[in-house]
Order: sequence, then structure tokens, then C-alpha cells
Amino acid sequence: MRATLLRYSPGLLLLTLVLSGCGVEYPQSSISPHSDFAHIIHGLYTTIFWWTMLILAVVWVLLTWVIIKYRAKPDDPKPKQIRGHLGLEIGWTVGPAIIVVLIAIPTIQAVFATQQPVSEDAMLVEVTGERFWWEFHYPEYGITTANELWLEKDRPVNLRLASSDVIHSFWVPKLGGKRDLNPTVAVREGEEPSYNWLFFTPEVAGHFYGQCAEFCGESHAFMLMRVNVAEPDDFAAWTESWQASPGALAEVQDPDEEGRDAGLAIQAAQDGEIDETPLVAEGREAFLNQATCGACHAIEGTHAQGDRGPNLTLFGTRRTLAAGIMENNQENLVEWIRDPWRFKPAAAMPGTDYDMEGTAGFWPATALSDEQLEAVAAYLLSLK
Ligand code: HEC
Ligand SMILES: [Cu+2]
Repeated sequence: MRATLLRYSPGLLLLTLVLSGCGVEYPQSSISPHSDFAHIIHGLYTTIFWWTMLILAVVWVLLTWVIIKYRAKPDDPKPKQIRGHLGLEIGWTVGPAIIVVLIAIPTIQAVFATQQPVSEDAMLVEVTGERFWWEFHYPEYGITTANELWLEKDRPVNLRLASSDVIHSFWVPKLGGKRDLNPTVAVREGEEPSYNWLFFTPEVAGHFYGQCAEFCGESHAFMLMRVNVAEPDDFAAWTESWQASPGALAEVQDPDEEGRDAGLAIQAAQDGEIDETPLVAEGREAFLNQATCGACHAIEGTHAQGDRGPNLTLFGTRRTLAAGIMENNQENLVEWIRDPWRFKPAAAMPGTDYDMEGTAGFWPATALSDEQLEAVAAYLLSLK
């Protein structure tokens, strides 16, 4: 039995390898292209793969032939020595050089194809990498959001990449190649920062995951993002939901009266103008007027206008939390707000019972009670 197993083990190993490559659709697969850019890269990959296979076959055939034909027999004389043979030396220098050229030609073509001037109707999105999350700003629609990038199917998108701290790298494998986000902090007055650009056209509606691909600190590995490629109608509905009243609050509050919007919203809820539970109202009050959340986070239509952390407008529509690392639900949200460092060491957000000291300066603990935590989470999830 053991011998049989041993005999078949190379085959079994191969079978395991082959099977493990099938059937599973990995969220960040780089061999599953869903945009024009990704198709170009994938084409390059498959071309080179088959060239490599051809070379492998030629080498193996030659090798097998040599092994069989020139196998040493007892009493064979010493074979002819070929060291310094000019023809052979030239042959195995020129051969690989030709292969490199054959690979270089389609590669350079792909580089140029992905650097074509962006089309006029492309949608501009300004992407900013921050430790350890992403900001997405849509100048055309006046939208600023974080960690979940919405794109329209079949509409070219033009991403302007920059970083507010260290170098990050934008990578959504199914949609295209990696590109660095360079820091813009040290740019002198009047000079244009060195933006990198990435443009592609998403071809399939669905959601895709991406990841920061340049080491940027303790929680670099937790800097993910989710891309929603929406059908044109759904995309329009999404942009309109921003124009409408985020969090059902904009219409019922007076932005001039700083600090009073929570009270007004509670009043409006009592008057039946907006529909919200007492828990949500309590969370709104805690978020806007009791804790320091608003100093770092913005929610459109309220006086929370901080920009050190992700913009939380329409936060309830996000499927993932804390830059794609977990599902966005009440339970996870409570734990995140209680103790962000448990999930992301060195994240620039204090917990309920620890202060934070870092590049963003000193921040006291947010000091929410358990009850307030539940309420704040319920409020944030109600922002749809
Ligand atoms: C010192 C600034 C700061 C304060 C104060 C702060 N946050 Fe944050 N918050 C951040 C940063 C920075 C992140 C992004 C962390 C990361 O993902 O690396 C974040 C992330 C979040 C997220 C996840 C956002 C997303 O897109 O998934 C939520 C929710 C959140 N904070 C809620 C709160 C609440 C509620 C409070 C108040 C109790 C608060 N924050 C106070 C800076 C702050
Ligand atoms: Cu990063």
C-alpha cells in the first residue's frame, strides 16, 4: 500500500495542484480580467506563458534526447570537450537575447496601450492614500467618500493618484495594474504635485477587491478597498442619493446653527418628519455633540466636517468597514469604534479607552459608554 502511494505520489501532487487552481474564484485574482487595462495585462501574461511553455517543451525534448542518446556506457572514451566553442557560445547568447526581444515587444506595446491619452468622457476620481485607508473624491458630483470606490460600467475612469503621507500603491487586480500614489505633502507653493494617473474602463458590473501594494506601515496589510462597478442606472441612483439628503438630515437642519443639528433632527423625528429610532437619535447626539468624532470625520449636512479620517456620509451603504477588512454591521462597528487598534495597529483613530499619539498629534480616548457605542453604530448604519 505504502509503495503504491509512493509510486503515485508525484501524480497525486500534480493533481492536487491542478485541482486547487480550479473552481475557486479568488477575490483578488490577477488572471480574471474585468477591464480593458486588465485584458491587456492578461493578454501579455498568457502570451508570455505560452512562449515559456514552448521553450520548456523544446528544452525538455532536447534534454531527454541527449540523456538517452549520450548516456555514458562502461568503457566509453572521454567525450569531445567543447569548452570555448565559438558557435555554441554565440548560440546560447543570441538565443536568450531573441527571447528577451520577443517578450519586450508585446510588453512595450502594452505599456503604450495603457498610457494612451484618456478619453474626454472619462470620469475623474481623485484618489488619496492615507495610512491605512483610501479617500475618493468625485469633482464632477461633489462627492467625497472612502474605501468603497463606485464606478460606472463601460464608462472610462481616470484616477488621479496622490498620497497624504507615505507612498501607497493602488491595486485592484481584476481591473488593472498597480500604480503608486506619491506623497504630495512636500510640494512647494505653486508647483504641481507629481500625480500618477490610472485609466481604464470597467467592463463588468460587480464588486472587486483591491489592496495597497506598497508597504506603508504597521497596518499596510489591512489597507484594502472595495470597488463597486455599477450599471449606469444604479450609478446614477448612487450619485443622486448624495444630492438628496444624506442621513435624512440635510433638510431638517439649519447649518448655520452649529451644534444644534442633532437637537433639530430629534425634534424633526418627534414631529414625524424623519423616521428614526430613539437609539439612532441618541447615537446622532453622541457622535455630533458629545464625542470628538466630528473633529476627524465628516458627514455631509451636519457640522461634523473633520477630514483626518474617512468621510462617513452615507456610511450605511458601505458593505465593508475600515478599508475593506470586515463586513460593515452593527457588531463589527461597535468593536471597531471601541478598539480600532485591535483590528489595525497604529490606525490614526483613538479607542474608547485609550488616547492616541501619532503623526496626527495627540487625541484623547473617545470615552463612549457601552450604550453610546451601540447608539453611535446604529446612527452610522442609518446613514443611507
Ligand atoms: C483622531 C481622529 C479620529 C477620531 C477622533 C475618530 N476617528 Fe474614526 N477614524 C479615523 C481614521 C484615521 C480612520 C481610518 C482608520 C483606518 O482605516 O486606518 C477612522 C475610521 C473610522 C471608521 C471606519 C470608516 C470606514 O470607511 O470604514 C468609523 C466607522 C469611525 N472611524 C467612526 C468613528 C467614531 C464613531 C468616532 C467617535 C467616537 C471616531 N471615529 C473618532 C480617525 C478618527
Ligand atoms: Cu498603503
